[in-house]
Amino acid sequence: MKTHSIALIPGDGIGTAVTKAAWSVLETVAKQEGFALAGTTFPWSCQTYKDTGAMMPAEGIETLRGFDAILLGAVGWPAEVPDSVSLHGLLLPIRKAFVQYANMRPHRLLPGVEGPLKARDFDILCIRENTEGEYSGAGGRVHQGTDGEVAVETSIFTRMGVERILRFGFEQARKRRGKLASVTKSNAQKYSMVFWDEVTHALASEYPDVQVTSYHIDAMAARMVMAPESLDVIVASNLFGDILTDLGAAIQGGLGFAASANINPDRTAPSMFEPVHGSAPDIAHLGIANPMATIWSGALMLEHLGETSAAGRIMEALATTTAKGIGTRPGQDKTDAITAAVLSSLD
Ligand code: GGG
Repeated sequence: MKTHSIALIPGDGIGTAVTKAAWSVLETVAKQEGFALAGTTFPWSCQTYKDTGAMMPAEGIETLRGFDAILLGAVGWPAEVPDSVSLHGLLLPIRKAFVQYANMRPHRLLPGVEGPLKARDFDILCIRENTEGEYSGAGGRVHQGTDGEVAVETSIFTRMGVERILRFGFEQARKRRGKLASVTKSNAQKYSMVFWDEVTHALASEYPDVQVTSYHIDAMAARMVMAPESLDVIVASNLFGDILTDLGAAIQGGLGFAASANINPDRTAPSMFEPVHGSAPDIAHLGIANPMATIWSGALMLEHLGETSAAGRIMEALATTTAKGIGTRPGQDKTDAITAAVLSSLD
């Protein structure tokens, strides 16, 4: 029997509950479809940071490298560990070390989910550059705490990084409805974003079958609200993609539905799958976190691992569940009840 080895990092807050829920769905569908998942849990979290001074052990990346994929819940416990520390100590090092340069985030409404918009018929795939740009971590602070304090943070855009994410976007558009929206702010950011636009333009001639349009981030934010049906694949930088995908989550009914896949397209290292949402400390002990974003992320993981039928069945089970009105409104149903409903829809 084929076995996929999965590293599970539940993380903080609601991360533990949604990962447990998704894992039960993944294990069930694996049994039904005749393959196995071997899960190993790593309790790396803000508690690890408090205990050891680091979010993961020094050998953490090398430990993860041996797995076929990683399923992550959520990271962050800002009351005790600054978000800038937890994010730069776990999530971002994994994305960068494993060259997971394409962060794919699908935005569409599941049946029965009432988004805030009149528009219902949208199906957007947002692709966020995931290893450089505004999240490069290049910068510093001097004269801290004085009137002369200076903080500098430099965005880094390399030709290799920009070209490969745009190529990935063009390829995805080709597999879908053939439309690519490239997002920048090149009127204001006249070096990096003009460069991004130039690379977009240069690559467009290699993909004559893809209709490519460049948008400014502000115009794209408005379009996602006013005319989301007009969009197919969006490609954006690390920060812009992060912001636009919270907007995407909002129009698809909330962060409880927003899934993501951090993909290493060359498969030289494991890819990582995680809900877009964070650890939600405010609801962490209430048992009401919606596990659907993590379950959907699990489906993306199975698809990446070649288990297409199992991935499709999970998406059908999610749709059957929401069509019954289960899990469709924040806080309405308990995590366990939503998970049970998805599991029974798999039968
Ligand atoms: N589910 C992953 C998670 O905890 N995300 C929280 C977060 O703040 N992520 C920042 C990012 O994706 O850049």
